[in-house]
Amino acid sequence: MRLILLGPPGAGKGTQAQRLVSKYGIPQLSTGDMLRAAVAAQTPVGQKAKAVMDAGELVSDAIVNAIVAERIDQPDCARGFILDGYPRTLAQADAVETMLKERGQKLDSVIELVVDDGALVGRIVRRAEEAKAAGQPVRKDDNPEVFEERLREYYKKTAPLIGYYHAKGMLRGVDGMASMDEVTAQIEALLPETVG
Ligand code: B4P
Repeated sequence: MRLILLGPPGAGKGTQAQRLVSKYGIPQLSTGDMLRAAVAAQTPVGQKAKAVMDAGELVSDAIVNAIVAERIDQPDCARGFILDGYPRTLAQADAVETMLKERGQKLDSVIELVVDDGALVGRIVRRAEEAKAAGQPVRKDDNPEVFEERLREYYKKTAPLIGYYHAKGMLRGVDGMASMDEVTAQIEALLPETVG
């Protein structure tokens, strides 16, 4: 099963992807996590990505496409994967289609988490507060000023993917305003019980 979770920043893509990993035993491919790991390890990709991410902008398509292409060739992706936060531009959507075609694979589903803008910023602020209270590092982009830019980038560059996948008949929407468990139930209702 090859699945895309689509939605604005803070919609709960990462949260839901982790739950699907537990259920299906296929990996979560979060480009945000991969980029943060590259920044922490100070790799050449991380050095390029750091300032862009801190500003709430999108990292270049070339960088992100390359890390995903490398990742999907890992053995744990053989039975499928959950793309969390990728694709985020039409160019990335084209790239993933080509990548999969070259490997004789295809996308099975695109699930959009629909959440009001007002709720998103509240979640991000809460995550920053919880991390601080737990003595964990706070993400540099988890503050209201940078969040505004993340949301602007989303509407400008990522929201067009909704129409793109809708036109292909692949898009399914779920109410991301519901509780985490309810969102999980809605997603699972759209997917098969197991993956082969
Ligand atoms: P990401 O790491 O993908 O960050 P995100 O969009 O904020 O995460 P997500 O939607 O997964 O929210 P989460 O579940 O954590 O990207 C960060 C940056 O990396 C980007 O700005 C960009 O610079 C770069 N990047 C990543 N991918 C890229 C790409 N493809 N191309 C270019 N650049 C890229 O949930 C957020 C909070 O809400 C959590 O605290 C959670 O507990 C809470 N929550 C979740 N579900 C909830 C619910 N139902 N009710 C209440 N709270 C909920």
